[in-house]
Amino acid sequence: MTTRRLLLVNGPNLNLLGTREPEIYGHETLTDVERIVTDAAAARGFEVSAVQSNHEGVLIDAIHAARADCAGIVINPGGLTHTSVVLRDALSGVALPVAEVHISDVYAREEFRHHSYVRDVAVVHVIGEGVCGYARATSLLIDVIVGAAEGRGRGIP
Ligand code: CA2
Repeated sequence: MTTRRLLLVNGPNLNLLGTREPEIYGHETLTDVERIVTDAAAARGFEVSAVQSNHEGVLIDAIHAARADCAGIVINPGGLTHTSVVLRDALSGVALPVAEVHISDVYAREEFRHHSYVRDVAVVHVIGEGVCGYARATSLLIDVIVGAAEGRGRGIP
């Protein structure tokens, strides 16, 4: 059976959740987000390791380390979504299923937020559903992980 652990990654400035711009990002804090994901995962028998950093290299090291003990990654890359080939390469390099989450509807905001370097390395996208979107992304990612494990059990590669 596949490992039953997910990595939750929150990128730069998401430690400020709940302190500023509630009209865009809501009132919940990063701690609330981590609880939402932990609860959604626990409902399906999965555990969560969480990392938030304002430093790209710290996020990349955590993504690389996930190869050892995680079955998938839930990530809100923050502003790195729109700038970081390096982050995209890390996600693509570890070859784990990825769920991309954005609290706000990036497509209804400034044009520079419309492009995501992560988009096509992710198998799940939940955008503009507030922090509750993290729960849906977690559940959809677990569907992908469990579906792949069942496929392998039936001899489907
Ligand atoms: O909507 C999202 O989740 C974003 O990933 C959030 C990023 C933004 O750059 C993306 O375009 C969309 C910004 C994260 C900063 O979060 C803050 C939260 C509270 C106060 C200030 C910033």
